[in-house]
Amino acid sequence: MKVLIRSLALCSLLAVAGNAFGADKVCKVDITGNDAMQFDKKEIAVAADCTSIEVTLHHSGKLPAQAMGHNFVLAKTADVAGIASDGIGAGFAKDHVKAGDARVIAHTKIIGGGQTTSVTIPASKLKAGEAYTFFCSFPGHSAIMKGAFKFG
Ligand SMILES: [Cu+2]
Repeated sequence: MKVLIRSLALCSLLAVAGNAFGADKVCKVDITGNDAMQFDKKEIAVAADCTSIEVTLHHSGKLPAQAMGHNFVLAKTADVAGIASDGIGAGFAKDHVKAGDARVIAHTKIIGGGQTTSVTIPASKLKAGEAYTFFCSFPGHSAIMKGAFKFG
């Protein structure tokens, strides 16, 4: 019990030290999808002292969004299959994300070749050490287009 209390105290101390001036630390992440249904990253690691994470998604291909669209969806790893499955039914106009899906931490719209989009994720929505996965919810893409998202 004593050890637990001590490590909790240390954690909060580190959290304060990590943002000693109360300043916002916006961390930027870039990721690119292509016409071969691939992301250029298998893993994204973000430091725990980021107050928000700005993810910019690029599509380096030429195919239109309806044929080879990509988005960036962030969720707990355990929720990915369910979100992807419900996303198929949600349809293209809804970016293949079910409206109001509370399991989705953040997502971008779907883009096609040559386009760019972004989303900002407040760090308050993330917990250090939790297993997160980023993926594309375009039907059929999440099996390949996914990777680990590490916070902390
Ligand atoms: Cu995709």
